[in-house]
Amino acid sequence: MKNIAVLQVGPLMPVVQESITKDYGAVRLPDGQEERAEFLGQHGGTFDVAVTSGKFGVGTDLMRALPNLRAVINFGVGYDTTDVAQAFERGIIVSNTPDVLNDCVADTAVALYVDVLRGISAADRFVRRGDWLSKGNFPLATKASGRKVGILGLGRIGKVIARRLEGFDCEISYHSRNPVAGVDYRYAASPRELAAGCDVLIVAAAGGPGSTGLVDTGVIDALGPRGYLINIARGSVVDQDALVDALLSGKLGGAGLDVFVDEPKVPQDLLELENVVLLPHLGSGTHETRAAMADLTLANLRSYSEDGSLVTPVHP
Ligand code: 8YV
Repeated sequence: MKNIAVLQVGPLMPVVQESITKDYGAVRLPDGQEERAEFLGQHGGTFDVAVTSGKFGVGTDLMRALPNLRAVINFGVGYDTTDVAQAFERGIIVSNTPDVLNDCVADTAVALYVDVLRGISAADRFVRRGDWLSKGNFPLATKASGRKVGILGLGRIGKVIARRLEGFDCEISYHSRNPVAGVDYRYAASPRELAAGCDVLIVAAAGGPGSTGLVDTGVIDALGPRGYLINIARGSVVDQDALVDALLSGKLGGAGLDVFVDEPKVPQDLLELENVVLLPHLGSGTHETRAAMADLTLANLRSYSEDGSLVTPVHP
């Protein structure tokens, strides 16, 4: 077992935090800017491993302030907050927690899908307000089964979403950087082509520099006033201002969003809209899945400390 010096970046699940503190003597990076700068000036060269989560990550400046960093262990499948380009250039290895959260994130996508099309959350508010008594029936909604669904990013999570929606008799098409082997779904050459050919566009693409603003005004316009957008990936994949404008002007039929550009801030305009379902980034948020993510995070750290390898490394 190697002697490793572990830096904790951002809060972590108690079970992870306790283990890295007790078993590896991890030190928490201070939150305040000044304390952080002073801490890094004094101790930045000490750490060879950083344990963090998708919410915080090891960004460009922090990574530069850790000259002897060798590994970043990330709690979460998404690692867009970590500067992987710098990491790979410097030979720093990075792990994430893939697969263990596919079910729960896909379940969340399907929940948003049904909710937005059928108006479930809006109908719940209708009952609670007493409108059923005073106004009569809830307005008719849109059928969820049998729709054309486009999946942007047919990776691990995208594939599970597609499989779930096959059970709803949906016709699935997708766009990824390249056609995916072993699937029968129709491949669209661009996000715009995908949006033009579907009723509901589900964003399941990884965040990061390669996907920022992929869903732009053109894609949203192609989806159109009877179209719906679901995002369980990262807020950055969608041009959020364009999305808000389209929802306000009726150019888009509705949206189901678990992720936003500047979480936990949600654009004020969205709070007023009945055709939008808003969730607080809870895709993987179940006891079972978070426990599995914690286990995998700790397994990566253990493996690194034993032989310098990672169980689930991110590939450049
Ligand atoms: C977590 C996520 O909420 O795995 C991811 O990429 O977005 C979520 O599962 C997040 O990573 C926890 O910080």
